[in-house]
Amino acid sequence: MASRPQSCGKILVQLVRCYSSKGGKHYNVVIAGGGTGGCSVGARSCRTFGPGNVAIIEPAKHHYYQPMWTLVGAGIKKIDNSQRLMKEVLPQGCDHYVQRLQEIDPEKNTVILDNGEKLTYDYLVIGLGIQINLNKVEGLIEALKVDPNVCTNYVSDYVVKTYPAIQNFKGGNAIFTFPNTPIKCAGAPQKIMYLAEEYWAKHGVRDKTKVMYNSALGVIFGVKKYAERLLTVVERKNINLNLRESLTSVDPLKKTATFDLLDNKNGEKKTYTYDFLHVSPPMSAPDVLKNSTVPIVDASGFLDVNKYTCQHVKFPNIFGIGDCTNIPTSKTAAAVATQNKIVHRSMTEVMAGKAPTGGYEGYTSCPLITGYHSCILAEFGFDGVVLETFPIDQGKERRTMFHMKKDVMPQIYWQMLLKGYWGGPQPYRKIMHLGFV
Ligand code: FAD
Ligand code: UQ1
Repeated sequence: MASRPQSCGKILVQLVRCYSSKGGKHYNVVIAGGGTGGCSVGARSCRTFGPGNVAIIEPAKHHYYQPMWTLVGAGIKKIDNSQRLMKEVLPQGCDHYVQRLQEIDPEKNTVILDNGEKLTYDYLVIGLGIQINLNKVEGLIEALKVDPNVCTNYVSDYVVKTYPAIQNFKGGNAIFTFPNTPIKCAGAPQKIMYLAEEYWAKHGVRDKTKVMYNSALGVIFGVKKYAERLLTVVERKNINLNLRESLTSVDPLKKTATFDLLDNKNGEKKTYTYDFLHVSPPMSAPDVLKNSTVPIVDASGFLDVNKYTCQHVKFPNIFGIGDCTNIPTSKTAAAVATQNKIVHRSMTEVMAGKAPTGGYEGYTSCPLITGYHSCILAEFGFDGVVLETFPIDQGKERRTMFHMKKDVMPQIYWQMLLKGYWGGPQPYRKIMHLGFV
């Protein structure tokens, strides 16, 4: 039988492989990931280095403003408000590869994409985010698929389940979890709890409800000032705080959630029945970084960068931004806001043959929503040092901060941060030249 002519697609892939085996296309700057970090550094890079010199590798069709998902879960915003087509937010003038990054070879300044294509770079910026590992909790994927009472604000497909689950809740055990791994926005697991609690109080089911916050951590929040204020919220709302409990399995048929008791030396577990379950799933560094043939991560699996400059500790032409790095601060878009300015400055300094100035203090922020009209604006840096922007007590629950989170932040995100025009807020102490920051 005569062999069939090859399809155009196959020929194209072969051509690409042939081209790539000779080294592929070369860029001044390659950016891995088109999320908050990739877009913001990408926009700055395109402006500085010009069209055609910057490539972004990003497979997703949509870019999400993830900080809005807490509000989506509470019925305050719609998922569509948080979503844009990726091609609309990536900087104009950059080459967009709609592929997954498969492998980084930092010794050959080369990246390999899912389709086998290779790109070479002078400088590489890695902004791959943090990986959500739903499979690390037995039964969770099934439960999210089949049980309308199980939800998570951490995944675009499931955040839309949260508000209907809150609305349909008729009382019983409502459990909110925090996993035993690093996560992004460490406040998000409890923000949705405060919102749901207020909803249930307003709709007459609170009296029939036991609200539980089951967290693998030993504290409610990592910064003392805000932890103290949050404990008063927990007390006021009569929430049961179960610390050092880590979710290991969910059974949607029996409606049970089982937790490891982390301080129990005999490895004991505790099982609760649930009527509502909001899961903040285990997370990790992306596999593509952890599995890199040439090691580029630290023992925790996250990209090993200098915390002041965002420059890789071993490969000076590689920079890291955001959730995929081992920078010891809370993983947020607010942190990326300051980091994108630092990455761009470090990179241009290295290009000019200088040592990076650095200066990142670990700035990060978590608007801790405590209800439908209240928010504590936590802002801090390395070692939990408080770095507040406004000359007021930000530990207080305020309506103004709620509106900043709901109405102002999305504008700053879409119009400024993603376009590379937002390097984070300037604390009033700096603006007022008070000289202590
Ligand atoms: P991301 O924005 O997640 O981007 C990573 C990108 O890499 C993605 O586009 C992904 O598709 C891409 N990618 C992954 N793997 C590959 C691969 N192999 N090849 C190519 N591309 C790849 N932050 C705040 O500041 N304030 C808040 O109030 C807040 N609330 C939050 C609430 C929730 C529910 C969630 C989920 C997050 C919240 N955040 C908040 C955190 C914030 O969204 C993240 O910290 C921020 O988006 C991190 O940016 P990033 O660029 O590191 O990662
Ligand atoms: C911020 O810069 C930022 O990035 C756009 C966020 O992400 C959504 C935030 O949540 C916060 C609080 C900040 C910090 C900004 C100000 C004005 C305090």
